[in-house]
Parts: sequence; C-alpha cells; structure tokens
Amino acid sequence: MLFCSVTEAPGVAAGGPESTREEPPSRNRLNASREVEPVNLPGCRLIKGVEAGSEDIDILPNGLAFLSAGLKSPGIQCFAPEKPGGILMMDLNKDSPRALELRVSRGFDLSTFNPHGISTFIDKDDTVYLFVANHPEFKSTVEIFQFEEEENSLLHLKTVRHELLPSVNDIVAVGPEHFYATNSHYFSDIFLKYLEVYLNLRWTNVIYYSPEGARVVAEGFDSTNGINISPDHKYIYVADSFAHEIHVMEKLANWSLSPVKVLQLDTIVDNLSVDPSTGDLWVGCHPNALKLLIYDPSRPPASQVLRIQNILSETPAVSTVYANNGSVLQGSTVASVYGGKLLIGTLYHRALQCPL
Ligand SMILES: [Ca+2]
Ligand SMILES: [Ca+2]
Repeated sequence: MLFCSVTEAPGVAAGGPESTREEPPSRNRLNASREVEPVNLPGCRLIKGVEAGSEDIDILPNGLAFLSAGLKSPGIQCFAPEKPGGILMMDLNKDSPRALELRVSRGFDLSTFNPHGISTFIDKDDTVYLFVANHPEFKSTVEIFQFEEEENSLLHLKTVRHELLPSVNDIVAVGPEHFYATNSHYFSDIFLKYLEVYLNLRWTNVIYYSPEGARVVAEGFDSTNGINISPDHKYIYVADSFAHEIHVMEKLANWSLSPVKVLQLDTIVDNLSVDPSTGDLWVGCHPNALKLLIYDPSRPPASQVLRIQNILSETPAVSTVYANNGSVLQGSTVASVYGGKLLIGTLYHRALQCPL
C-alpha cells in the first residue's frame, strides 16, 4: 500500500516568532526562516495533466520531455495518495502540450511504481533508454526502460538493486546499463534516515554502477540529490541539498570522480538540468525546506529556479529566473529548458511551463 501524508499540519512549522530566536544548525540547513523574493516570468501556465508532483524532468534532443510523477515519501504531503506514480511525456514542439502518461510493458509492477529522479541515455544505434530511481514500498531500485516512441510506451528491461544503492535520489545514465547515482541518505531505514539528517553525519555519497559492479566514487556529503553531466561528458555535477552546494567533479577514464570545485549557494538545491547548447545549469531549489517537509496549506512551500552560467569559470553567474511564494507553484524540484521553453516540476504539487 502507498503511504504518504494527506492531512494538514497547521502551526507545526512556526512555534513562535522565528526571527527572534537563534536557529539550531538543523534549521539553518533547512533555511527554516527564509522567505523568497518573487521573480515573475510572463506567460507561464500550469501544465495540464500534472496534479500530484513531477519531481524530475529530462528532455530528449528532439523535444520530447519525460516527467516523473506522483512521488510518495513517508510523512511528505501528497495530493493523490491512492494513485501510483508514472512517467508522463510532453512534446515541446507543440504549442500547448499536455502531459500524457506513457504505457509500461506488462510484467512491470505499476501498482507500487514510485518514480523519483530520472535520466535518459541515447545509444549509438539511437535506442533511447530511460533510467528511473524507484521506491516501490519505499525501498530503492533503479529501473531501466527502453522508450518506444511509435507506441508511446516504455519497455521494462531491468531492475537494479544493490546494497550500495539504499536511498537513490537521482541518476545520470552514461551507458545502456551504466549510471552514476546519488544516495540522499546513508541508511534505508526511515528512522535512521531522520537521525542521520538530524545529526548531520555527512555520510551520503555518489555511486558508479555498471553490470560489472558498483562502487563509491564520491562521499562525505550532507545530502546528495540531483546529478547531471556536462555536454562534453567531462564533468559530473552533484547537488548537496542541505549543504546548499553544487559540486563539480571531473569524470576520469576509469569512471572515478575527481573534485574540481564547489559552488556555494544560499538555497537548498534539488535537481540539476544542463542546457545541451550552452552548458548552463538549471536548478530547482527550495528556499525554505521546512515548509516543504511540514506541509501547511496556509503557508505553502515556495519555488525557486536558478540558472548558473559558466560554472567552470572563476566567477560563475548565478541568477534567479523564477521565484514564487507557493501561491502558484509549491516546492520546485527541477527546471529544464528546450527551444526557449522552461519546464518547472515540483515534489508533490503541479508543474509550470514558461516562455523564456
Ligand atoms: Ca535527473
Ligand atoms: Ca531530487
């Protein structure tokens, strides 16, 4: 059975005037008191067909966008508790595309499908693979599908389970069965997950997986989240959410990662998208994660999209492209661009399409 929080939790986030008290470290990491300055983008509209989250978005070079929908996590708000998650698709070449759910081949258990981070890989023979971090019954797997465009469907090829993949948040595919994955927690047990965040153990990591095996390629993070790759495939970008950081690492010939630099931000970073034409990073962010984690509809979580240009330079340019206090869009996790269009997805709310 799928379980998530559908009840309101009024007042739990506040507990008095927050600005007058000194924040304990765990609240600082969650940006507990922070409000967001609105930044509007004219012409945005909510995407039809997304009502209960689209945690991650990945867009193919031909403008077909995959959206992972309906993520459920213990204790986190959800607006469609009985509906399993799914993979939606939008054709961004159309004027006002809907998001339609892709069929999945028989034999794959859709009743417990709980998709989280996603990544696409196009092989030399043009086969398109979709990798999905999945949490069936709150466990952690990576599902590999083949996208069949003619049939608008996904053919399930493989389920990857591994002791080094206890809590996968996002993946970036680098081969037909090869990927880097972030574990947002060291533990898989829900109580121990809370404890490790509270204690700030910094035990989370990045794993490289291939059919030959899996190994840790980077570790010592507070809470790894989004992961992506530069257009020239030389660098891997990793978001460390609660540390408010983006790590740039060089991908070595043996698939190990070598630290290059760390970009410090003042917000909680979730998924990272890369514009293939410019190399810019587009980042879904949470200005105040406490509002995201403890849902109060009268004080909904905000949304924020950052664009980072020239991340490898001495002075990367960081700009806020969109920010909203939750009146339109709550809890943005991802922002992806294609052909002058920006898609913004959320943890459990709706999704937005904006012209750039
Ligand atoms: Ca992703
Ligand atoms: Ca994420």
